Amino acid sequence: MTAGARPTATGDAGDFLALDAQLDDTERAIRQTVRRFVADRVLPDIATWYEQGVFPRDVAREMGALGLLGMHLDGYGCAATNAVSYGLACMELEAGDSGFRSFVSVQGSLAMFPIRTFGSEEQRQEWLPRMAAGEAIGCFGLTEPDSGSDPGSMRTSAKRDGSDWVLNGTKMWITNGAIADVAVIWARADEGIRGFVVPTRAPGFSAHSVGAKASLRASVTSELVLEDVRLPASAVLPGVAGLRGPLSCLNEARFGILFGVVGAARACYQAALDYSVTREQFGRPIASFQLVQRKLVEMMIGVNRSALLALHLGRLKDAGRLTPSQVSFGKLDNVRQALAVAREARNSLGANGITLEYPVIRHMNNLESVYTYEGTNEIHTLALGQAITGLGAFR
Ligand code: TGC
Ligand code: FAD
Repeated sequence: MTAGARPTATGDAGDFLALDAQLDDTERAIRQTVRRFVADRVLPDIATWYEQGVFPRDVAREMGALGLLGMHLDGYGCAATNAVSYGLACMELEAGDSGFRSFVSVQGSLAMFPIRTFGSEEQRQEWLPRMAAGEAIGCFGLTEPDSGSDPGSMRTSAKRDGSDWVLNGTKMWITNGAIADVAVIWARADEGIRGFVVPTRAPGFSAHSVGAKASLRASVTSELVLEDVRLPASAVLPGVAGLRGPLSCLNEARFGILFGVVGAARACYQAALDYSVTREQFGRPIASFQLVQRKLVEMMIGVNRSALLALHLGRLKDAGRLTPSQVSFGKLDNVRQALAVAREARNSLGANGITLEYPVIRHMNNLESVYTYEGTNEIHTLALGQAITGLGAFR
């Protein structure tokens, strides 16, 4: 900078470490496509959707047309991208709103992944092409009112009746529940926990939206009630039994989250940076004060370090070497980092930081849910504690 020139915020604020150069052309192109989609279809209306508590169903179809649903799966109309591309798509979607990344996580990693991985050929043919296109929506029912961090304590039951199955129970906090066409439900059978592919029109199945949410408002969260839901023998996922089934799906979705939250953090940091260089107090841009610069630097480091971690874990996943403990590392650290960035950005905007005119408080509130779902901060801490000591401390 020339001496005496007015300082400006320069460079790609979200990519201080030049990670862009580590991506290949396909990864960059996918990221650019999703970034444009978010700019054109999400950002113009997201504050209104958030305020009104609406998730726009039509946008889901558009995400299907772009190939974002089940994008890292192969066959059955799925895009078969690498894991890094899936992560980058999650990052761009979550820079728009966590609700859109949530939708894609649940559809691709929690509903399509178990059907693709553990389902019968008939189940795959019936559901995956329509789900990839966004014509059918899926949800994933693991959590119950009294069974959250400890899903092994679930009460939802699956009893055999002749060749049929009969399901009873309640699932809680289920993303996409009330708009889903198909639910992957985990239930306790005599032989242990099994997964079921349940059409939501099945008699005895009902879904009720959770109201009065102050977080993830542009996302559908529901209670599912199963009252004597009778299913044919072909409804069970034949390829897995035990808690390993749902926990394997969580690895996939947590991977999307550890990338996704970098996008939310980046959006908050960018808003704080833009605001700080233009907002003047005491006759100077607030960005010229040392205390404000410190906050900006901490946010910038947080965003870039998280992006570096995500890319590293993405490369491990593409090499087939990513372990569940490493996923816990990424989910734990990137979500808490994103939340810290969002809170600091909210502070940096002063009173403007509490309005939906800026994206920051929306992201901050959303990240509170992300901190809790897919394994809380404490659960991932204990998973890592177990990995390094060999001693379980969950119970
Ligand atoms: P534990 O005895 O450790 O394990 C039981 C069986 O599961 C296997 N396993 C895993 N398999 C694959 N991936 C993992 N990450 C696995 N962790 C464990 C394990 O090897 C064992 O297999 P087997 O064959 O020997 O039986 O189980 P535990 O009961 O002690 O529980 C462990 C614990 C606490 C880590 C686990 O229950 C847990 O992760 N709890 C958190 C629950 C959670 O994350 N729920 C998320 C619900 S879905 C959601 O939030 C969607 S948000 C969607 C959105 O909008 O984005
Ligand atoms: P609890 O398990 O009751 O935990 C409460 C507190 O106790 C937490 O701080 C927790 O960390 C702590 N705690 C619990 N056990 C221990 C321990 N052993 N040691 C130390 N601390 C502990 N679930 C689905 O199945 N499908 C979905 O699509 C889905 N979508 C969601 C969407 C949203 C917006 C939200 C908020 C949740 C969603 N969930 C979903 C549920 C989510 O996975 C659970 O909320 C989460 O697993 C935590 O369970 P819980 O809320 O019952 O909290």
